[in-house]
Amino acid sequence: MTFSLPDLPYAHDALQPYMSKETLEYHHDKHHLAYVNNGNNLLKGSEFEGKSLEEIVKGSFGKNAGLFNNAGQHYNHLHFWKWMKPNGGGKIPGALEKAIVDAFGSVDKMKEDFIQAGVTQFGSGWHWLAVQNGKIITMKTPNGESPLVHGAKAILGNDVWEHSYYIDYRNLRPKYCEAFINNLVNWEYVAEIYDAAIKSA
Ligand code: MN3
Repeated sequence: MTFSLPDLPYAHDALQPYMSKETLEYHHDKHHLAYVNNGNNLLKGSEFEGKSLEEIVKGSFGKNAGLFNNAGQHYNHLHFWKWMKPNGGGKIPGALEKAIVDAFGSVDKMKEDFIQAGVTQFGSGWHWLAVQNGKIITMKTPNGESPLVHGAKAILGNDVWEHSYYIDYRNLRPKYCEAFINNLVNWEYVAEIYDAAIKSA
């Protein structure tokens, strides 16, 4: 396969005021595009040519850092755009909400733990809700890593590289993480991935 940049599933200004048009112009149109182009160049002639994206991410982890960084970031961003929507962060679909309450005690506690994971990820990286052994957990990973290379299945992830929030929030990463979980998340998409993860477990 070769990597290609997907269109955003909404207009560049659709997530305002929580994520600006300017942030999405840089983040999607320039940063994600760079991962796609660099990934394609590094894939050429490598042992991973012709493999699926998930196979490339898992196979290159710990073996081919240049390819992994770009393929991993491409994989993470493909989902990241879909994990957000205009007027996001509303009601969580019933079965997912129940699983969250089972795992964390309450939706508020899940949000608190998720935000804490993002705030405490030192340097660039991501924070996650993931399914591991049938249970929803929070995780944080550096750079282009994801639950996929740590034995879990991501159902929600937020990008805490500075390119994701510095235009809108400057140094206030906690404010950005709060806005993401409260006002941007597309919970219907999270529920879709959660249902598939539970069924395939
Ligand atoms: Mn990014």
